[in-house]
Amino acid sequence: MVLAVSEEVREAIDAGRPVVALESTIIAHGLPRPRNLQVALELETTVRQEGAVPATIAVLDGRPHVGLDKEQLERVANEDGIRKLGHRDLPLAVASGASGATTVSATALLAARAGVRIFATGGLGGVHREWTLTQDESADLGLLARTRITVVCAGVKSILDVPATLQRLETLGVAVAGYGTGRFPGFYLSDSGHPVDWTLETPEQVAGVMRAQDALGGPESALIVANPVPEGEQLDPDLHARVLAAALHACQEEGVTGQAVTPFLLDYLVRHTDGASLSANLAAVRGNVRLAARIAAARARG
Ligand code: PSU
Ligand code: MN
Repeated sequence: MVLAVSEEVREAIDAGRPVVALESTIIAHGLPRPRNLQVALELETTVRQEGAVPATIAVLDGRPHVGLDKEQLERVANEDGIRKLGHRDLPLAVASGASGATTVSATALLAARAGVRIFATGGLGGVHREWTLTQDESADLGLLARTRITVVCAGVKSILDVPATLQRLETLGVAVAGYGTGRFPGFYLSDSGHPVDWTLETPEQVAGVMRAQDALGGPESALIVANPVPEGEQLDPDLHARVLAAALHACQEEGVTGQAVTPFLLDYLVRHTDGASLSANLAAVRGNVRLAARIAAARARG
């Protein structure tokens, strides 16, 4: 098989034990070195502490891996020239023997192929501001409309056009629920300023929705569990508004386009908030990973 599933992950899947998929773009392109490797290891530890098995996903030398050992994680974190792979890039990377970190779209696809149903990340990609000019919409959305997976995230990245992204998710038929909130989270911020139609309060309730998805059949779409960063750990909303405006301006001035846009904006925010955006991003990811592990455990209990 083209997919290399680690022994630990394979055994857990076969035995019906909880497994949580983790993406690698956040490690390779979303967080600065050397914090990125520490965070990658810490997130795996968090999953284990909650009684689940972590399955970090990346492509190494043309082979998609579900479950990485420490050496492989180090490559993702530190290797120069490691690519950013969306799902459309996977066949090209496999055939050419390339190495790359997987975005939400590629991670969700590979996780689902391996039989992993739950996945944690920071914030999803979505519809970019200025969409009418650039047509820049993350491939995350289209893939989630066609993949049966539960994604725990802090909403979509606040660098995006959040209401347009919510509208796209509605059009694409992707289920969205706030976790413990009726507000859609704003990645660095606890509240994006937009409501959600549904609220789930416990991991058991999330597992119940997943069972209902399977029982109903229909299009194999995802479930987005939007879990806000705790208010005390969010980025100061005024600072966020100010620096984001400058970041978007710089992105345009420097002519950054395509796959480079999201890493550029995230990096700009880290550098111009004195690391405060990094702390908020990490707080969000940590909370999402913990919740994903609890959902996986609730689902395994039935
Ligand atoms: N969440 C984070 N940091 C990130 C990402 C998510 O906290 O860097 C990544 C995800 O891999 C997501 C990608 O799929 O950003 C979106 O990139 P684009 O907008 O180019 O599709
Ligand atoms: Mn894009």
